[in-house]
Amino acid sequence: DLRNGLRPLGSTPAEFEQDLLSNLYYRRGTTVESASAQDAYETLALTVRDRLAARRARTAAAHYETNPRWVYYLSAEYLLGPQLEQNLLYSGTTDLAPAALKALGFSPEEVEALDVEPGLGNGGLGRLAACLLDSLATLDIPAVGYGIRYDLGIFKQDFENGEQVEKPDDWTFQGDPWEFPAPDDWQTVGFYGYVGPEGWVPGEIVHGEPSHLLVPGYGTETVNIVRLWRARAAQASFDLRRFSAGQYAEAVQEAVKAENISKVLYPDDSTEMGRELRLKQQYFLVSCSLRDIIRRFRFRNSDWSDFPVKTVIQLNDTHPTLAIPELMRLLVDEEKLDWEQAWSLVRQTFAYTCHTLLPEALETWPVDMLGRLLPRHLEIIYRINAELLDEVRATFPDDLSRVRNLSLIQEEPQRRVRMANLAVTGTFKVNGVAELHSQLLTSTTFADFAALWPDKFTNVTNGVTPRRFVRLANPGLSALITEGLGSEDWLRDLSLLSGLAPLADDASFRARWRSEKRHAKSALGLGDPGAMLDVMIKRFHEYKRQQLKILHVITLYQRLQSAPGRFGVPRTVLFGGKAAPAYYAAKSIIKTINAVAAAVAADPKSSGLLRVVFPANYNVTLAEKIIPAADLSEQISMAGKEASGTGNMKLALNGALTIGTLDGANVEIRDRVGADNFFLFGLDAPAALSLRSGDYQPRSYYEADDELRAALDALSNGVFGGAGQEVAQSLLGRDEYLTLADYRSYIDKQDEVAAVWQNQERWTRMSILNTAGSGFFSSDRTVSDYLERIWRASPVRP
Ligand code: DL6
Repeated sequence: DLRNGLRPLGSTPAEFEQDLLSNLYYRRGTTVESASAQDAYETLALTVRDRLAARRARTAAAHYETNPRWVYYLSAEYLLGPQLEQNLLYSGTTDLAPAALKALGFSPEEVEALDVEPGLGNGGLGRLAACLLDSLATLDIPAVGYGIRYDLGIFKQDFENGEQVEKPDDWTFQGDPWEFPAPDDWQTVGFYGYVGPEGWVPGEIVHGEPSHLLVPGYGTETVNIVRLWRARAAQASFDLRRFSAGQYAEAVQEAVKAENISKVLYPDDSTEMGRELRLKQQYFLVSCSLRDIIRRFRFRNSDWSDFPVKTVIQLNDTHPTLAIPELMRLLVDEEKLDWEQAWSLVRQTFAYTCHTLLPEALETWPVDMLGRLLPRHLEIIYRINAELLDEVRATFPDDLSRVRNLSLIQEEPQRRVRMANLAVTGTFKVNGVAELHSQLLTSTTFADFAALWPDKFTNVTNGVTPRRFVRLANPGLSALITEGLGSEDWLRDLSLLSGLAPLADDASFRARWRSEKRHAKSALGLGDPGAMLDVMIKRFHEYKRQQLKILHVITLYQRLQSAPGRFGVPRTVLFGGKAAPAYYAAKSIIKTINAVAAAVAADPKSSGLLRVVFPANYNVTLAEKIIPAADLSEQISMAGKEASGTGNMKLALNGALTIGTLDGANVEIRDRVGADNFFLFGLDAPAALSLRSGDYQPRSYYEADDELRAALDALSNGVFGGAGQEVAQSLLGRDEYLTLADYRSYIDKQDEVAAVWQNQERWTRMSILNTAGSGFFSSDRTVSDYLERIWRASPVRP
């Protein structure tokens, strides 16, 4: 019995030190005298991991006994963030570790700095996946996350002459001490080939080799896992004959081709990436994961009709949608179920989360490409489509336009498979990620599907884990919150933050709150902690409108030259984020920001008043440093474009005030923190839509507004270089995201922000009320909503 049979690991400082030492000798194979900082780091990681592994064993035993309903999360991306600090906290060794390191003569700071975050995601979608796993474990839900173990994660961003350059992120260069390889559980994946009388005969075979990372729950024994697949060549692929003949490259070319599947994370965000290798990645993830899920199901079950009773599989966006035809293939071709029964099981098993409103982000794949790579799957998709369209014609007779819109196949200009339509058709629930987003999905993107299957659609507003984004990122504020609330219970029940609201009226509490902000700002090392820290941290995309923020900065800069009385208050404006390498317009915005930052820095008039900083390579590690220090949170997307946003939640939880449009989850943040504590500006979604679909003339705004004209002229005249000219040209040309239409409202609201900042007591009060009102945005609440509306799984406590 695993629950009783494990030797407990030590919990005193002496025992922890002893474990560290023995791991250094026996597992790392070195001695204190000769150990490097890297040796110490890896050994510490093993010592901490052992404590979680013991809990993992107890969790697995409890799961085996219970034979529970499982939640499987399929996601092409996980932005897990640094593991060491998290695992120290969750294993209760935060204090033991530095003491033990010091006792053995190591510098804890030097050792802890060696922890590398696995950057296996692009942005919000990948980070959301990581927050949900954290909350699933914290709520004791039997769950496994499935993903791809990319050799190279999201690229490292650097700036050369202000331009983004991308460098490979070889995150496992030194190995990854958190990872458990599980080579015995490898799977076989086929590609290409043909469908003959005997079924699909693949033309290429690749192996998927899994490893897993531990996903501990906070304040509970549960430790779940995230299982990541790595592509390996089938054994026969090394060509010894060629190698012996000196043809070294040719000898390994088959192996290289196979292993390329998990070589690199595609660095695009919200735009479709039409590459066969990416489609291969998606199928690789889905095929390995489904076989693993079935293997796990068979441990304790034998009857296929129990499969949807014991299993729910959440598709994180459309990237894993091939799971639908793949499960059909496994059930019909391999398990010999009849089509109707298989289709009924499939449709009771999967659910789909949509994360976008951008039409160009709805994935489609050329029919030719999909048919070549996965010929049997294309047949299955055609049959699903035929049955779907029969149902559409029966429900809406003589409505050709609905048939065209709902079809899984787009006909013009090229025949392509619409993955979102397949995802809606093959699942029992579809959710958006914020109230407004879910409404817009059923009224626009999926309106025809919502008319066909109204009960299929629901909303689950995103959330973030307060453990990582408050407790770990902001220990000072966390301690103050705990003191204010009288306990640490808020870390497992974030709604308790509402208890802070009365303290907003307590002057001494406000002073301490302010002092925590200042500490966080000093720790970030941005000079004057008295200046407002105004942050815009997120992926670069035109719909998010970093270009609007840069227009504001230019306006402030120009006021310093010509109307200092209108300048406002000292500000440090901080940008952070990456642009997709092939997204030229976003890269122009990055270059422009760096040029404006340099011009501002070079001008003595700015000194002490205005500063623009843009640290390179924004990632989870950096987010955890910036968010606690932020005073103002920029959430300024064109309304109707941002599905939710989660940075907005992290910032509000840490006491930043939001300036934002009525977009995504901003709407719900404003409702909860109070309209008086939120700086709202700009067109709402219906107004933006109607302006966009009418005769929008960006030039008319340029002509009517002196400050806007001056800012755009500076860009157009090359004051900030050629990239700035391109940005201006795009804004004065089509201005796809209505930046000029919202400029005046934004600038005026920023002036109001500055006026409120001058009253620090008022600002602090608003800041406390933002934290107090943000308890809803815990990913624990998000998971509870998924459980109630979609997953219907119950906790199992080890
Ligand atoms: O749901 C998580 C996150 C949202 O908060 C963002 O608003 C949304 O842009 C993001 N979507 C993506 C890529 N989308 N697609 N497809 O990261 O999801």
